[in-house]
This record gives sequence, structure tokens and C-alpha cells, in this order.
Amino acid sequence: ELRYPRRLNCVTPLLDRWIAEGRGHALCLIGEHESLTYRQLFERVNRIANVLVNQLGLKPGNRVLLRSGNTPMMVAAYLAVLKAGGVVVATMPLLRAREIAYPLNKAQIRLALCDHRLAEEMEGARAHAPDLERVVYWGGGPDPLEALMARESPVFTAADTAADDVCLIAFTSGTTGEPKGAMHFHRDLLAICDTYARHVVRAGPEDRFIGSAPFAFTFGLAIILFPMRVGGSAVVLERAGPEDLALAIGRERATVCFTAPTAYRAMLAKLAGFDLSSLRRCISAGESLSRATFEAWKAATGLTLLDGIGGTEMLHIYLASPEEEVRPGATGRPVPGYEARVVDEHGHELPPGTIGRLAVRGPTGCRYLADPRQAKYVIDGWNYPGDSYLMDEDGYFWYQARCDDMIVASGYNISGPEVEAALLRHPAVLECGVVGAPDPARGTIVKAYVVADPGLRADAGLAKALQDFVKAEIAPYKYPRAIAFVADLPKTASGKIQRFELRLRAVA
Ligand code: 3SK
Repeated sequence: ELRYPRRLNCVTPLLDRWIAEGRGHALCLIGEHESLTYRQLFERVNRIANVLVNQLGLKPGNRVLLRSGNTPMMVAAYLAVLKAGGVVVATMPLLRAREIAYPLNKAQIRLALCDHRLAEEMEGARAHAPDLERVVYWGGGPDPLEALMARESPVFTAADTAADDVCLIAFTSGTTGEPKGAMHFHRDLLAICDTYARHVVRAGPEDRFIGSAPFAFTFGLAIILFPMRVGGSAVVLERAGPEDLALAIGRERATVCFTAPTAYRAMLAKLAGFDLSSLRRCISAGESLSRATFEAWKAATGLTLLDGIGGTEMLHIYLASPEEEVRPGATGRPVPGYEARVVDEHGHELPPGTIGRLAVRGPTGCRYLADPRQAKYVIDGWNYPGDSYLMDEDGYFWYQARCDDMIVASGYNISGPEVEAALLRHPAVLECGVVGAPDPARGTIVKAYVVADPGLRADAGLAKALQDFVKAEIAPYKYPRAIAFVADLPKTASGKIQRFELRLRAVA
């Protein structure tokens, strides 16, 4: 069980501790343009915290919007808000003005700190956010943070916060409606280090973390919090496409990598040009990891990809396995400290081997900021992340689909993504999306929207060939009874298929 003092500011054990223990000289952040030891970061954090309190009037519990790519200055600003007792609301760097205005209004934010290179959209957001009183920029601009910092002392005593004071509001991406603000406590930021990182990642002071997720997406917090908890270091990358990531791994001799399966696949495609020999742990999350990617990475690098699932609501990863317990294809088992089970639509636990909804609970959990959707996410103390899973006899959890992507047809639970994966193995299929469609005789049937190779005739003959192919690849009852050939599929800005659009088409 995790035990934290009742009064706790999470910056004390993450940063101040290393100074008190005489380890201030150790390297903490390795950026593209500057690197900071623990002491240098400590002093910068303290100066910004002094600016917040003395010049910008921050009171404990006030919310501060942060806008920046992943840089050492962003880390310093983040920790300074926490240390001063404020609440961080970080936004994804690519958001547009109206999208930035949403958290500003929802969380009634009066103060923002922003990298000057993101000024345009930040200034645009002001027009839509009447509560916002002041934006201070770093790196340049009319109201530079550095000028305010120059007047402040590098000494600051951490605000006397409670372990369960809110310190972070992380907004979800809003793919299924308005973004939701997930609130987390000071103790939560330590809990993810002391559960998942401690038991699965198992890093030490000699480790160098690297990864691609922005800090505004809580997956990205792994890159800074996990090493700081053990006195290690973090490689902080502003541009973190797969190639940037692979180059930085070689250049900085990174040992622990956190990124998504797509990035591992992209790195595999160009492996010959990179030196990944320093890596000892590779963590995959953010989307489901296919067995093919797991095996290809193992064959090419000798390293075991550690799969995991987490969420903004839970702060970080709650299902995963340490290296020696990995079962390829399974997400893993509940991280020590968390419990998970598979339940039916009434919340009753299902026996192993049955597909149902995932329910999870542990030291972190969902607390939405003023949002009625809280009642759907947390029921009887269990969090429902919206994924369907199967648990095997050994307690490993096997991902099936998002609950919305499960199709109940002829009494069977059929995973749309599984049928898509089968169709994609046919050479005629370039892209596809599979959803449930109403059928007068059968209730619901499996329907596939297929982008076929343009050199082929997309006709009934090809549809029949695809149906037979799927029947041979996976259990025959899963085959798509209806196939519609389309020129393209609806996609999100990040390239994910919008199955809800296909579901709307299927009922039209
Ligand atoms: O699995 C995810 O998408 C996730 C979300 C938030 C934090 C951590 C993770 C892995």
C-alpha cells in the first residue's frame, strides 16, 4: 500500500530531495538547446515560483495554463506551478485558438505561461476567454518571463499543500464530445512513479528516459516524473517524430523509451540508420500493440516491448507486465496497487475467457472537473475506461476493442478492429473500417467499409472473395455480411479512422 504524508507537495520528493541529499550536480534534463542539472532546475523552478507568487499574485489552488512543446523551460514552469501550490493545466502545443479557449473557460483560468513561439494561437484564444487576465511568455515577446525571473531569488519554500489537493487538470482530447478535465492530486503524481514505474519500468539513477508524447498528454509525464523520482535523467525533445526520437536515442544514449506502437514500427522500417544499442526498456502505449510489431521489434533489437494501457482519467498506466512476465499479445496484468476485472453490462464480474467491459480501481482515478459524465466513468468505486477486454485464467488482460467498437451480432461479441486486421491481410484491401449495421432480419450485422486497390474491380466478386478470406482467417461468424467499397474513410486530424462516422453512415 502507498503511504504519503498528509501534507505533501510533490515537488519536494521529485526535485528538492536531490538537492537536500547532495545530488544537485547530477544531470536532470537534456534538452535540444540546453541541459540542466538538478540544482540548475531547482533554482529555475524557485525563481519562477517566486514570480508566480510575488509578481503574478498566484494563490494556492489557482489554475495556470501552460503552453509549450517539451523543453526544459516547460518542465521548470510545470514544476514551479506545482511548487507554488497552483494547478497545472497544460495544453497540447498544436491546439488552435478556439481549442485553447475551451480549458481556459472551463477551468476559469486567469493566468497563462507560454513559449513565445506559440503566441499566435495563444493571443487568438484571448478573444474567446474573458477570464484570462495575463499571458507571460518565455523566450521572447512583450512580457518576458525571464525579465521577471531576474528580479527573484533562487530560493523558494514549497507551498504547504495537502497530499490530496488538486495539482493538475489534464484535458482529454475530446474525440467523443467536449474535452473533459481530469483532476489529479499531488499524491497521484507520486503514485504513478511508485506503482507502474517502480514495478514495471524498474529504473534507477543511471537511466536516461526519452519519449515522444507531449507533457500535456499524461503519457508524456513518464519522461520527466519517472526519472526524477529515482534521480535519473530525461531527454526532452521538442520534435519527436520517430526519426527524431531514434536519432536522439543514439546521440544521448537513452536507456528507457516511451512511445506508441506506430513510432516503433516507423523506427523498425529505418533501423539500419540508427544506433539503438543503449536502450534496455521499451514501453509501448497509447494504442494497442499488435503481436506482429512486438515480434518484429524483438527480432530486430532483442528487446521486449512492454505493452500497457493507461488513460488521462487514471493519469497513467494501470495494466502492464514487467519484462519476465510479458505474454505477447496481452496488454498485461494489473499493475501492483491497481485491481482490474471484466464485467457485464450490469457491472457483474465475468468468468475468465469472457469478453466484457474493463473496470479498474487503484490509487489514481477519475475525477472530472464539473462534468456529469463522471457518473458514467466511475460506478461503485470502479473506473470504466470504455475498453472491452478478456481476462485469461492466469489473470492476463487481452484487449478486444473500444466498447463502442464492439459489435453484438447473432449473440456474439465481435471486435470491429479484429475484423479490420483480418481484412487488411488481404492484398486487395488498402484501408477499411468495420462497424455494426442494422439489418431487418438479423438485428445487427458486421459491415465493412473498404478502400480497395484501385487496379481491381470493386464488385460483388471481390466482396465475396474478401468474405471468404475473413472466414478463413478468424472465426467464421465474424465475417462482414455487408461490404461497401469506398474511395476513402473518414479520419481524425491524427489519421485515426472515425468509426462513429461509419456507424452514422451504416444507419442512414
Ligand atoms: O494508454 C494511453 O493512451 C495513456 C493515456 C494516458 C496516460 C498514459 C497512457 C499510456
